[in-house]
Amino acid sequence: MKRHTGVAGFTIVEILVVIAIISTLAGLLMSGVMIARTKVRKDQTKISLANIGMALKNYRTDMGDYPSGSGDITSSETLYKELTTAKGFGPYLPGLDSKDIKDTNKNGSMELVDPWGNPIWYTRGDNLTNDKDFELRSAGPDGVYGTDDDIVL
Ligand SMILES: [Ca+2]
Ligand SMILES: [Ca+2]
Repeated sequence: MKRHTGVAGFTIVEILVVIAIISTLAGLLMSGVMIARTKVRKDQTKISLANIGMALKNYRTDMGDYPSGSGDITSSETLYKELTTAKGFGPYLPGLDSKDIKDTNKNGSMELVDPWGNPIWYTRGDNLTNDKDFELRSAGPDGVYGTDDDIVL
């Protein structure tokens, strides 16, 4: 006997149910992947900030002071220039990947960027209200500076 509905013996309803189940599973998988990716990026950022922090301390040992910086995109450009140009025993931040630098404001000066592509802000101690020598700040997953998800050293 010949069936007139569906493909290979399945009814339309059965096929729709299967599609719904697959969509749900794919959605769960995707959100899992997104959460995992965000965690990896946060970890990468912490490592990057630690590396930049080390480079800054070495810079200060050689040059006598930290570079100027007041927590804006210009500070990120200064940071890149000071840490990657040969001076003293530097460059202090060698081996940067092309994904670590970007000219986000297209002014011809590169910035150090986080894994989300946003500039890492640098503030020297004299522009801070706490006792830190300097602060390095990634805007974090939301790309907005000064919110709870910022990653700060
Ligand atoms: Ca720039
Ligand atoms: Ca943020």
